Amino acid sequence: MSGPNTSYDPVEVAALEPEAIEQAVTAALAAVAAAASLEELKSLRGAHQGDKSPLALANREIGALPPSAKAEAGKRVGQARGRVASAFTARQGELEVERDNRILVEEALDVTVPVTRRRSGARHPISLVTQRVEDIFVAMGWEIAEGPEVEAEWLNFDALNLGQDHPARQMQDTFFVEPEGSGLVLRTHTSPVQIRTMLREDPPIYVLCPGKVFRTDDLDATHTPVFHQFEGLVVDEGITMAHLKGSLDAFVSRLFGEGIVTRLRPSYFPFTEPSAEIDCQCWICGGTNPSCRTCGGTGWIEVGGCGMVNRRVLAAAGITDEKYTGFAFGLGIERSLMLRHGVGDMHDIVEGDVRFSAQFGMEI
Ligand code: FA5
Repeated sequence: MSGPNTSYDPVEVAALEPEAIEQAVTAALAAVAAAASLEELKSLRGAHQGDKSPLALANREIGALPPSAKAEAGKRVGQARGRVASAFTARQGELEVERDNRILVEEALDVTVPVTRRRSGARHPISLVTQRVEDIFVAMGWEIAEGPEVEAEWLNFDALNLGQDHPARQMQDTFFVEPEGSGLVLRTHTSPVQIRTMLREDPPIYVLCPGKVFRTDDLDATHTPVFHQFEGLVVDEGITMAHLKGSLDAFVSRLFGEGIVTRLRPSYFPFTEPSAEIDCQCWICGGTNPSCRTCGGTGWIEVGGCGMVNRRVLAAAGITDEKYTGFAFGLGIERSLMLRHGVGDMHDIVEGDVRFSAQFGMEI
């Protein structure tokens, strides 16, 4: 910057000459107009607006002018800087609009383009019902017990009071495991898990045993050769049919709906005495609709079997103390599912078509 001066004319300072200032402005405006991108525009700022730009240097010269010359020189430089600043602002605005329009075109998404969508899966309704049943009993303080699907004949039949020549042994058509005399079967019900549990644990026993079972039944609308059951077993001091009834009522009201109860009908199972069929109150009509398709107008639906554990079964499993009594029940899961959801044909449950499972989603 020049030293203090009281006499010279501002036009004599080269940087403040109108031509020099006009030249700086013209150069700046041309460069700004030619800037093709925001980055390019930014890189021009130093040369035309920065501390070392011609107009900034001219501005600095004003401080050394005599007071009489300052106003006029200040106005000239100020206007010039203003024009350059406006040009930068205007060009910046134009370039921003151009950039935004370009992004809208380049990054546009056609939401109508067909896609190959991978369908999300759904858990099979049998798994969902089983889990729901387990949750209900676990909430009542029971434990879950499991056993093998290839089972010892003795546990599947003999220990359950179905002797070699017991006529009831014919009630269940059995898959025997080769070679003949292996003593192994595909379990025909979940009741052998009762025996396994009693052999393993001392009373009190409160267990639920869900699992897959096998019978030589043909696949039809209400039967399948591979199906699922859940077995309940309680052995404790002073257990009576009233405890059995109360447990079943608590269970069905949670699975089928508040207020639904069970009815026990006399029946026969070799492993329970007395034995009963479990009927569940119709959760669709409650017995009020004579033409109800779910219960056939009777108001009751058969869901399984139950009874007080036969003392011979307790003894076979090593429980001989007479202070202990117990109850057991067994229900079919496929049939429960058919009843609960009005599934008309067993084929839908076993064929594994995802369109069937998907209707149930993650929750039943
Ligand atoms: C039994 O299997 C006894 N173990 C149940 C039991 C346990 C009684 C404890 C007493 C004490 P049952 O053979 O009735 O009983 O079979 C029970 C349920 O399995 C039936 O109510 C039915 O829902 C279901 N079930 C039987 N056979 C089939 C089949 N082929 N396909 C689908 N479900 C079946």
